[in-house]
Amino acid sequence: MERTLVLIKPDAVKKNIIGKIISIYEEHNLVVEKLKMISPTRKLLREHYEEHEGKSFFEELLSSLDSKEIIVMIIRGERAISVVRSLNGATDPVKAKEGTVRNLYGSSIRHNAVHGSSDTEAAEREIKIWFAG
Ligand code: IDP
Ligand code: MG
Repeated sequence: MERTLVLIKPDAVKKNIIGKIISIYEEHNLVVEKLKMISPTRKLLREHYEEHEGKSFFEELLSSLDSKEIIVMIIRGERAISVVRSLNGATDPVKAKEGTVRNLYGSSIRHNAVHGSSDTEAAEREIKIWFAG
């Protein structure tokens, strides 16, 4: 059994489709273990996305999430990390396979509806960041 950290980003929250996105995970044998809606600080986002610090899109990525309502979840299940990544689809919604969350609900490479941890180490790190204490 594995745990992964999923964010439903502001673009998807605004579209009123958080239920549809969560259903996709639930329909694939994944379980929502924890869930909250918060408006994250830039400091928290900077920590979450630290691997991208210095990249051209970094500050705008933070701005697209900074102080906006998002859903933060721990999703649990068999191979949850890779199953969520494949259900989410490619980073760029144009390249995401049909039926994936980003294909269905993403608007652009930046506003791509969801985040899912990339591997075990990232999942552990991100779960600590978002669900500290
Ligand atoms: P991932 O979310 O599929 O793991 P990453 O490469 O880790 O993709 O990028 C993190 C986030 O940064 C993406 O989900 C997307 O919102 C944003 N992003 C990635 N590449 C670009 C880009 O070229 N332009 C604008 N935003 C980007
Ligand atoms: Mg990533």
